[in-house]
Amino acid sequence: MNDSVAPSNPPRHCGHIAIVGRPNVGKSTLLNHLLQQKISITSRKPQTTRHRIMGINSDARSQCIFVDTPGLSLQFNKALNRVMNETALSVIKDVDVVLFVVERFIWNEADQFVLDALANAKVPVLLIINKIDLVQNKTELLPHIAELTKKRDFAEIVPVSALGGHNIETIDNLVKALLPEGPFLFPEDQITDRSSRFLAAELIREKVTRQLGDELPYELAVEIEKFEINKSVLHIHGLILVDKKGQKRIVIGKDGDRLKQIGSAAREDMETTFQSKVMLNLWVKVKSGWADDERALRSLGYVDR
Ligand SMILES: Nc1nc2c(ncn2[C@@H]2O[C@H](COP(=O)(O)OP(=O)(O)OP(=O)(O)O)[C@@H](O)[C@H]2O)c(=O)[nH]1
Ligand SMILES: [Mg+2]
Repeated sequence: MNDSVAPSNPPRHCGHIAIVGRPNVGKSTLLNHLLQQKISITSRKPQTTRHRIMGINSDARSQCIFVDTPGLSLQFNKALNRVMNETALSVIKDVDVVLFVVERFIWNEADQFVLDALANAKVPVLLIINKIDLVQNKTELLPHIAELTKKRDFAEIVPVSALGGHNIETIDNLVKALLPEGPFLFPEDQITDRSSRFLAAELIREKVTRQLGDELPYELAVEIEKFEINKSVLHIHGLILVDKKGQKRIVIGKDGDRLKQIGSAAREDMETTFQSKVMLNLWVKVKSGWADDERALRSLGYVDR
């Protein structure tokens, strides 16, 4: 008689992990490195991320649903800023783990604002000290870490370099150990909750943001007007919305050169993301005041409700 028992399936773990922090600390870079795939756009300009965006990492036992958020900002002057803060704050209420990202030795009032926003969070909060590749003498971090431990009972404090991929696995392992038991919420091969159209619009916004550097018209949005596959080529039409006529001239550049560069950089990224040949056409249009117009924000997808 065969008395062996069929192996029972080990329990699965699944949960949501918020990535929060002030603008520009490297939250989206961290998400992309945790996933080893580019899901969320990044730039050296603060307030690059404007939407909640999920990046999903599954293995046989666990599914981590990371939620990248707009940097929490102390500016409340525009409706867009308010909506971005509301988006980030609403994510904190609904997750199993929080990654609170800060950078190097910096602790300022914007970091304090994030800490205060986490005051009522009952879930484990990991403090991630990012950009340590820029710290020459790592032992100098120790007294800083000692100061940070006084601010809250953090589940862990982890120094990392998101850009250099240093210590990212440590975060991954810590997070997995904190996930609650439960079934997977997404198919194992799904990597984001966002549509290809959304990712295409974001890649265009990233290239405009990066190309324009400090002359960036902050009031800039992208709409995808066409997203069609035809004879195995993806045809994408993107509309770049700016606030003022002068900004339109800046984005287009002399003889259209800048718009061409934006287009070819965005197309290259799209071909990697969508694994397809891409034909990309871009236009620039002036739409004044959209960043302070609740209705325009809703139609551009900035308000989830
Ligand atoms: N040297 C260094 N730079 C980094 C690191 N991580 C991110 N950066 C850079 O910091 C800048 C901001 O990175 P993002 O990932 O866009 O920051 P964010 O926190 O998502 O910013 P917002 O979306 O604006 O809130 C970019 O120029 C990144 O390349 C790091 O580990 N080391
Ligand atoms: Mg970001």
